[in-house]
Parts: sequence; structure tokens; C-alpha cells
Amino acid sequence: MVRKVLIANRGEIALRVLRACRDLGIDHVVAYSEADRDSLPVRMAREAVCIGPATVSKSYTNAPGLISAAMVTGCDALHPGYGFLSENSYLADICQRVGIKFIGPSAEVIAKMGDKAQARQIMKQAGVPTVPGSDGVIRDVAEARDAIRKIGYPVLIKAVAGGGGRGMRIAGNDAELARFLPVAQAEAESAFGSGDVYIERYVDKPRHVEVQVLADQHGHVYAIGERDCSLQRRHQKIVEEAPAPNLNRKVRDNLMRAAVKGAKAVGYENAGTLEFLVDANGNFYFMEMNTRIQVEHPVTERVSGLDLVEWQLMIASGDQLKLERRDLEPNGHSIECRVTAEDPALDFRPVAGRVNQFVPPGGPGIRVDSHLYPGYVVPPDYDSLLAKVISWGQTRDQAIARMDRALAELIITGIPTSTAFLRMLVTDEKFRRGDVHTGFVAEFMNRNEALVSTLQDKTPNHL
Ligand code: MV4
Repeated sequence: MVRKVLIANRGEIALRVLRACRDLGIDHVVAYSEADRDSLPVRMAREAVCIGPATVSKSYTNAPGLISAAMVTGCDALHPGYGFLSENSYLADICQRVGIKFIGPSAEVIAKMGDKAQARQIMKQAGVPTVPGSDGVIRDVAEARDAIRKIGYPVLIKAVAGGGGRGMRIAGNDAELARFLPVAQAEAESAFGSGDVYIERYVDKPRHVEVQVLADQHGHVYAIGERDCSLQRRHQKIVEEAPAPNLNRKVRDNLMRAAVKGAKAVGYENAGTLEFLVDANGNFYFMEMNTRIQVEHPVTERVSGLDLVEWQLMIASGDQLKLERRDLEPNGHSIECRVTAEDPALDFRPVAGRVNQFVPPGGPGIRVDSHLYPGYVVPPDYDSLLAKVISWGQTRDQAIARMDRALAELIITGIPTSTAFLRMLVTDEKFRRGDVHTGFVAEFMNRNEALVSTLQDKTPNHL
């Protein structure tokens, strides 16, 4: 049984976990850095504990500090949120050893899925479709050529310890391979501390479709549904939706089955996500598994009716998860927009500073997850997410109309935000048609560069 949870995160996700704790009557402590002393989750928590200075490595990613904070405050569980140490097998391992329930899968599963080449192999062996590629790590050009004989060009060189798209290199022929392999290895070494890379056939303009899974401690594993997260900029997701638009029913069923098979094969526990690439012909391939709750979980919550964070806590407590097939049919359509403190006029440069006014949108079909309040000072030390605006509609068109309305209602003054850019995106004709793929935002920018560079948040009339 989980009695008291250390919330080892900040911002909107700390608030989200706090809310789930309150709804379940579970005691909680928010761990915060000096930069977050005046933050909303700290103010709203029953208890909070300072874990160090603003610098991430001295607070939110300092595992010994988090463990001490949990022990000193009498917590018997730790929720890592997303980012920071949420997929760190070392933290999960120490938690296990000192009797603190890490709210997520076991340290062993986190480590296996953290090694992207190993994750691929495990999924392939379990019968989950993977992109044709190398069997494990590629050491030199000779090994690469050997693998490519079977898979063909173009290929993508990826870091084993990477993920999220960082440090990838495309090679279209032998010459490019010889040039880019050492570059990719050196980049991987300096970025992730491991120069190990692997190779996959390059899929052109795929869709990013991911499947939410929930697995309890008693062997019940369910695919809760998929999300399309194709709208990304520099590997940062901007807009996510559930269900995925224009996804063939049969393809979807097969995706759900593959996700359950994959999660069962690794002995998964708690909430997780299997990322797939879907090509233009509806073929799908396993990419990576995320062993945490994700930023975009609310769209799945909205169409499934499940509180995923509550389920994380209940699963960690040993509760049984039993769902019927009909519980897993998506109800309507949900879209999330990530409102960030970035200036579209300055190539989306992140900004810090004081929020003057904050008026979140409301009305039918709108949910806002945000840690903002008027007067809040956005610190420069962390990611730039300010608010997630989540819309719901019976149809995708209604979800889009409500999102457009909600973004028009949203008022954040004092710092520039991405709000106006998001409004442009969701009202784009191609987006409306559900004609999405991972190159969408880049193409959108090419079409709209001039307009985007002039975007500014509108000032409310009464100022
Ligand atoms: C790929 C790919 C094409 N072919 N793998 C980027 C993030 C990481 N999770 C995997 N990524 C990709 N892997 C093969 N074999 C294209 C991407 C990719 C991408 C994937 C999802 C969302 C946005 C993306 C943007 C550029 C490239």
C-alpha cells in the first residue's frame, strides 16, 4: 500500500500528481528546488521539502538527495513525473533497495528499454514489428555494410543511449555511411556517455503514433489507446491527439495487440508508452518504449475516461486493473496543445520572466493543466512548458473548433508564448484534414515563415 508519495518533479506535472494524490486521499510531499519555492505545487501541497539549488543536477536529478528527502519525510513511494530521473534505472534501483516504491516499472525494465538497441531486439523477438535494421550495436563501417546488405539504403544511424531523436544521422550510400558513422559515434559519446550506435532503414515522413499501456502487478496488461504525436519541432512535441486521425481500423487493432504483446514480453508494470512509426501504407514499426507517464497523457485520459495518474498510484499500491474491451473504445476526440514560454518571433527562443496576467480558457470540452498564476516568475533553469490546453469534442472537427476558441481565450501577459503559433497550426487546412506526418511542422514553417516571425500574443482590451 502506498501511504505517502514524494513528488520528485515540478511544474504542471507535480501539480497533476498532487491532484491524483488528493483525489485518492494519499499523503504527499513535493520536492522542490530553491527556484521553485514559490511555485503552485509547493503552495498547494500538504507538505514540501527543499532538495537543493536551482541547478537540475543539484536538485531534481540528484538521486541521493531525492532518496534522503523521501526518507526524512517518511514517504514510502516516489513519483518521478516525466523528464529528470523518470527513466533512470539507478534511482529506481536505490528506491527498491531502501523500500521506497518507485512509481513505474522495475529498475531492470527501465534499463532494458533505455538501451534502444536492446529494446528493439526484445520487441523483435516478442513478435512486435520493428524497422529492418542491425542486430544490436554497429562498431565499424564493415559491420554497417554487412547489415545494410539486408536492409538497403537510406539508413538512419541512431545512438543506443539516445532516444527522442537526438544524435541521429541519415546515410544514403556507402560514402555517406563512411563519413557519418564516426560522426554519429563521437556525438553519441559526448552527448550520452556511450558511443554505441545501431542502424535502421530510414522511413520517410512517417507518422509518430504511440500506444498508452497500463499493466498491474497481477499480469493484467491493456492498451488504453493510441495518440498521434506527429506535430513536433526539433523533436519537441507541440500538438498531440487521440485517437490518431485517418488510422485504418485494422491497423489500429494490430497496433494495440502489438503494444500489449511488447509490454507483456518485458514484464511491464505501471503506465508506459510504446512509440511506433507508421508509414504511408499503414505499416507500423516499434521505435522506443517510454517507461514513464508522458506529457500528453491527458488526451488519452479524456477519450478513455481513465485517470492514468490515479492508476499509476493504485497499481503501485497493488490494486488490480480489470477492463473490458468496450471500456477501451475511444469516446470522441481529444487534442492537446503545449503552450510554452518561447518567442515565435525569435525562432522560438525560450524566455524566462514574470507572468503578469493569467486567464486560462474554460467552457465545454476544455481542460487546462498549468502551474501558472498571475505574478508567477518563470525560472530560466527548466523547460519552457507553461500550460497544456486539452480540448475534447464528439468529433475531431469539434475538438479543433474548441481548441481554436480556447487558445483565443487564453491570456498570458508579461512574457511571450507560443499561443498564437499553436492557433495557426490547429486551424491549418492540412491539419484539419488530419494529413499529419513528422515533417508536418517543418513544411508548415516553410509555408508560413514570414507570418510566424511576426506573431505576438494579443494584449487584452482592458489593459
Ligand atoms: C526514425 C525515423 C525514420 N526512420 N527511424 C526521431 C525520434 C526518435 N524517437 C525516432 N525518430 C525517428 N526515427 C527510422 N528508422 C524518423 C524519426 C523522426 C521522427 C520520429 C517521430 C517524430 C518526429 C520525428 C522527426 C524526425 C525524425
